[in-house]
Amino acid sequence: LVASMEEVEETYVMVKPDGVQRGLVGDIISRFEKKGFLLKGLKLFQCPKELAEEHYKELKDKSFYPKLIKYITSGPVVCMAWEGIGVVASARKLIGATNPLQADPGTIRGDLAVQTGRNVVHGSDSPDNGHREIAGTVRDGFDAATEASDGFDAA
Ligand code: FUP
Repeated sequence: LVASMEEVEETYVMVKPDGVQRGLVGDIISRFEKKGFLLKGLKLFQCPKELAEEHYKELKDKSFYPKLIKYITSGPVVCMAWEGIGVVASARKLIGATNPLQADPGTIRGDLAVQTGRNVVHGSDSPDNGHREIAGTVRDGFDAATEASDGFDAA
């Protein structure tokens, strides 16, 4: 194991509008729970266009970008913060390849999706992006002091 894999991390996982509409939220949460990660926050969220544009800003020159923004803002998403050792990379493995037809069976996209443009779920690609994405959604409105005392520790 590399040292970074042994660290307790947090990542952002988002069930996209197609996943919510298809009733896949429970299945997706269950996979992360059964793996052994800890659910630290969850919010049903209608993503504003400005936040979607910020979230996908690295893709803004791609031909599919307008459709991507329309898709992600087309209905409520379920935003989650998950905690655990090596959770950032592990969540990406549980989610599977971006193109669901190339995602391995057993992964969320491999089991539940066909199209890249309807690939059910998002997971952060780095701890820094995870913190930023969690701050903008699940913990939007929480200040640093609230965040520090959040969780399962006794008051
Ligand atoms: P991922 O990290 O697996 O979510 O993939 P990317 O960040 O590369 O892509 C973000 C989203 O852009 C994907 F979930 C779906 C969309 N996308 C397309 O619609 N077409 C493409 O060819 C690539 C990505």
